[in-house]
This record gives sequence, structure tokens and C-alpha cells, in this order.
Amino acid sequence: MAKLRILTFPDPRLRKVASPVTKFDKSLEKLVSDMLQTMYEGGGIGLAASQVNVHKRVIVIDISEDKGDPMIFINPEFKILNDKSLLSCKEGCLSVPGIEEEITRPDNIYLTWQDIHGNIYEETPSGLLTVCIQHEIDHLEGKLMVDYLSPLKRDRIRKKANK
Ligand code: GNR
Ligand code: NI
Repeated sequence: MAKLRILTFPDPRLRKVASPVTKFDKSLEKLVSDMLQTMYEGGGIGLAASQVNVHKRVIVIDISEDKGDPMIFINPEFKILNDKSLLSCKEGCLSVPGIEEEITRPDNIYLTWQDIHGNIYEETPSGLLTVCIQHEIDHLEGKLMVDYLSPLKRDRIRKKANK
């Protein structure tokens, strides 16, 4: 396993839209294992490939207490089942270090994804996983948590980062 470099806001490479994974091969396994190490060493609960400058639709998440339950999502997609059911959560991002902001997201989603072998899964997740998977899928679309903040707040964060 190798630790990868994490891009930080406002790096324009974080704005790229990731492409679907089509080959479920050894190089995908290597990417996932490097991403897991990078997430654990960075102290995050999730990581999208976009954050390590690999623009493929790959996400790793571990929201377990003892950090022993890695979840891998290849080509994840979600649909909002009820846009009136919302959840607010103080979010952080390894690509926006030092910032924690309350963000409100839909709480009732239908999620599909593939595993590392290409098998297809579906689930209606709940709680922190719902928040985290949306945060990570945003990364794959080139979207960042700062995009949910006011332009003023976003500008303050940008100025701090550029110092
Ligand atoms: O470590 C992280 N914590 C977190 C907290 C609340 C909502 C989302 C997250 S994801 C973040 C790691 C990260 O930047 N993933 O892209
Ligand atoms: Ni993030």
C-alpha cells in the first residue's frame, strides 16, 4: 500500500468529473488499497479517487468506531427518494483542511454501486453513511462542500488556503 497525495481546495483538478470504472482488474485493487491507506493516515471517514487526482468513480468509506470496516463503492449512483427528509451534519473534508461546516442534505436516498469485482448492490442507507456517500459522490462530480456555503465564506476559505 502507498499513501497518496491529497489535492486541496482551490486546486482546479478537484473540479474534474470522474469517469466510470470499466475494468475490474489488479490496478483497481491497487488504487483501492492505496486510497484506504491514504484515508486512514489522513484521519478521514471517506475518500474519493478525485481527491488523489485519479478521476475514476471510486470511493472508500469507513465510518466504524474502530476503523476496521472499510466499505468500497465503485460507480456509485443515488436517487433522492424524499426531498423533504433532510439531515444536517457538521462536515469536514480532507481537501479543505481545518474547516468544519454544517451542511444539510437529503436523508432518504436509494444507492446502487459495484464492488471491486463488478458485482452490483443496492441499499437505502441511513445516518452518517447517507451524508458521507453524498459528500464523496459530490467529489466525483467535481463538487466540494465549500460550494454549499455562502460566497463570502467560500472566499474567506480560499484566501486562507492561498496564504
Ligand atoms: O473525514 C471526513 N469527515 C466527514 C465528516 C462529515 C461528513 C463527511 C465527511 S467526509 C471527510 C473525508 C473527506 O474529505 N472525504 O471526501
Ligand atoms: Ni471530502
